[in-house]
Amino acid sequence: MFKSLEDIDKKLSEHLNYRNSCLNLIASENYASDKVRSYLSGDFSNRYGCYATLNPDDREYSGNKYINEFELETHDLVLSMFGGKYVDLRPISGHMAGMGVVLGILNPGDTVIEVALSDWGHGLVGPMRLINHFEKTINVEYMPFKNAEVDLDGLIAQCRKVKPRMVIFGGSGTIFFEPIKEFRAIAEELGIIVVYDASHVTGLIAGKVMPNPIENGADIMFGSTHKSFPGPQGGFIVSNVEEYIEKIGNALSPSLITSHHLNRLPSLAASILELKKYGNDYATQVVKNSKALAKELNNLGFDVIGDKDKGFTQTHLLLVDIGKYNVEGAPGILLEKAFILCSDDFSGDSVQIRVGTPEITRRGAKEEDMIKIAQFFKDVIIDKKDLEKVSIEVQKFAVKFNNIEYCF
Ligand code: DSN
Repeated sequence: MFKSLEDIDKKLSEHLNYRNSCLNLIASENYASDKVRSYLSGDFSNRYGCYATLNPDDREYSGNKYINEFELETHDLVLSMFGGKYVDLRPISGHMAGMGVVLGILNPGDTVIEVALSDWGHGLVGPMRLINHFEKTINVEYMPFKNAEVDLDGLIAQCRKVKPRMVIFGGSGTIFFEPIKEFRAIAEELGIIVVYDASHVTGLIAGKVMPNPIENGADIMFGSTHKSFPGPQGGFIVSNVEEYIEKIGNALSPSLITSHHLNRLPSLAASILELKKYGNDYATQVVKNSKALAKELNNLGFDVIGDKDKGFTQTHLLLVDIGKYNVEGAPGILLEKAFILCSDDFSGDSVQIRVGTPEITRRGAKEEDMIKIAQFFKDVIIDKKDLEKVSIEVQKFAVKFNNIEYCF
């Protein structure tokens, strides 16, 4: 138990020293600029916003004179960046935004198709069915994939068979762009609501290196603002359809959220301005780094997942099947012993690692640095070198990336 502020400061300082000496390749993390971080400790941290209808002017809380103006300006910024006519920024996370979409739109007995956890799905609707009531009211089916890409023909056949009310594209391991545009005609024919979970790829959409799902026919896009998007932690929802955003709003408030938390909004607004200026350079380098790392890992003998002719990835992450190397236990834990942070999945038939480039790019890494990073993976996973010795080399390398680029 902490006994003093010094105890708290000491633990935070230990954390910071540790994280600064690690090589962070977690695809769902990023590093916001000092300015964006600084806004998180403003007065909004202790204030509430509150509106219960579609109209944020329809306030139910006092003291909101400038908060109201701030929210409306930020809404406009988000819409100008992601498209859509309507926005909701009340969810404090991408997952909660997704919950709002599912709970607000679906009727009892409806079926949803989403990405399975074994294909790096986000685990939105499937896990909701662990709650007694939803097990009986929401049916879930899983989207077919071929070589890590959505199998469009398989998905269309599945839709004709199970007649879903909603299809949710996107997840935690997107390496190739989803066929939203190509799916639109079948969605219209069968009356399917097309939803895009942009949590992982928000920064790539903002940086215009990935097609915008809302412009390509998604009815609703939700996500988070802190993965490939280097903003504050938080969620958002955008849509062109008033009926949908109204229904989602009714699920958010007063069920998931009543008076909402505002502290991240100034930070979000600042990060959008930052990305409007630097987003394309940042996102272009993120994808270049992913492709360079995937190529070098493949050169070193790793089974990098995805079509080699497409450079193994079009996004901020790459997936590697390391099953043949007989790693004991969780690969993520093994790699962390060498001060390399990334994610793993060994729940299905394969043993995979997910390696992300947003933070390392933000901190200054370029394609040539990916050669060294690939070698560290080889040292740990293929050559099984002494982890402490590798960790010393990794730390020496990681501390070189202490800049924050692509910001004001
Ligand atoms: N879904 C987790 C991930 O992708 O790492 C974090 O939200």
